[in-house]
Amino acid sequence: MRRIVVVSNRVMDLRRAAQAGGVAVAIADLFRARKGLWFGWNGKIVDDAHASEAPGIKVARSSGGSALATLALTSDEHRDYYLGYSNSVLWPVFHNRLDLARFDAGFYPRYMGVNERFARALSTLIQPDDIVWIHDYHLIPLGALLRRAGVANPIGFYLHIPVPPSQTFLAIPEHQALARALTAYDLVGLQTQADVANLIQFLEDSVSGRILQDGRIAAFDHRLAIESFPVGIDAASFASASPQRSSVQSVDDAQRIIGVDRLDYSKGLPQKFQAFCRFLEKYPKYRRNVVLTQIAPPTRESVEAYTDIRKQLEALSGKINGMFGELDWVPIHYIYRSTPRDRLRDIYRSSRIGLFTPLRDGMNLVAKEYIASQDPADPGVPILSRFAGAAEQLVDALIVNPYNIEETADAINAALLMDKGERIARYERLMSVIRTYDSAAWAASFLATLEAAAEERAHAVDPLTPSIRASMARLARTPLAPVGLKLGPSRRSAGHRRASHHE
Ligand code: GDG
Repeated sequence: MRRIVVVSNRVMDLRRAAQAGGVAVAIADLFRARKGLWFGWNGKIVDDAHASEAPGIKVARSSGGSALATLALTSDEHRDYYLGYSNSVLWPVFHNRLDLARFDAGFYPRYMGVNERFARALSTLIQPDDIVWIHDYHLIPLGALLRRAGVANPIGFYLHIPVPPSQTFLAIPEHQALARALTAYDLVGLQTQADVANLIQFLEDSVSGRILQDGRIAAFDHRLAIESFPVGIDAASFASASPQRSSVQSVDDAQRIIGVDRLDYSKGLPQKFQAFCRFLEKYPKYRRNVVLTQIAPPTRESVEAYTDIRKQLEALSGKINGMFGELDWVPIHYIYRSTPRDRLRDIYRSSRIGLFTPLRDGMNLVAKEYIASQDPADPGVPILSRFAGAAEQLVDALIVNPYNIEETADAINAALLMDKGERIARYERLMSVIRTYDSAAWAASFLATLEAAAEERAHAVDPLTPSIRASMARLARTPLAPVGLKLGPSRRSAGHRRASHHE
């Protein structure tokens, strides 16, 4: 079996990875099934002189038997590449929040710079038989930069976050460079069919990509496969959840609604609190009988938009607890901290409702974890946002529009009224999907498709004449990144003309 080289922004000990959000959880699951090398940032920030002298690659045996190779970032890189371009441009745009994106802050050169540094370091570690799997929006250009460094191995890219509609994607000034970088991969994996449709449309609009008969996309001189591989969980590891363990604080006779979301504006937490407030107003018989436990570990605290959401939630939970709370009943338990994973499982199991209402989410692993933790004989009910990628698969959850406060409040009521027979029937159908598309199936299907796509590339008959190929090679050597490119109608049509000229 080929060695797998996984690349993601943040690399950490596999035992800690299960605490750190969806991407790390998915990669930790992947390394339980298959050993390899994990490359990326070690979480350290060093001063410039230090970083440029020594790239700081350290290969260590981790707990899982896989090797970790890591680099530190400089404080400028951390500001512009991580907090800046990745989390203040790509993250908000991909989650449909153009209003929060900082387009003109000049982050892009360092985003490219870190990707270039990663490419230089990684290309020395890749062996001829390796298969390379790059994860997430921080590293979109890395595949093209590895190719430029002479890496001929299969290289796949997986985007954990949603792909926005083409018109939204086109708002990123550097959209053409990003599109072109994507076309260097053998395979781009996305969470949902809707994401696949959006990305194909975007490649058509930005670089005149064309759909080929075999379903792949042609742009420049590349052929790219784009498919959906919905990320899954290790369902068995949640089956041992126990509500009886002392780790779960009793809520007496009250029924618990659980929410677990990184503290992020994409997760729809204010709307969730408002819906719970509306539920208590509209269905007063549940007062004292229901609590909402919301676990919201903080992330990216140096980004302003994240401080705002924290303040908003503190104000809302304070207001709702003040409005409805009694001496013996606090309606919202808001926990602004991370919780150990085994305790999380037990809390899931002890909760009659799982409330997962992101405004936009690539998948939402927490919804799957909640379902997998339920007692098959008396399961709880998941309420899920239609804008989470998981809604494409988990059709037997109660699906809501998270912006519609009334609808979510009514769904809480419907979940509490749902009889055991219906809860069990829905749970069984949901579990069958979760077991079939688990984390092992996700990794195996992505890697098999990647190997097949790379195999086709290796054996592809070149349909182009040598002179066309030579001019395309010249084009490929031009800079990936027209820094500061301003998108206007004339520029876009120039892009169209240029791409079609080379077809
Ligand atoms: C990204 C995409 C996509 C959360 N709080 C605690 C904790 N967690 C764990 C959960 C779950 C993971 O973190 C969160 O995963 P999600 O999928 O819900 O969300 P993101 O972090 O935004 O993940 C997302 C995912 O990547 C995978 O592709 O689904 O759409 O945004 O596993 O359990 N774990 C512990 N304590 C916590 O307090 N231990």
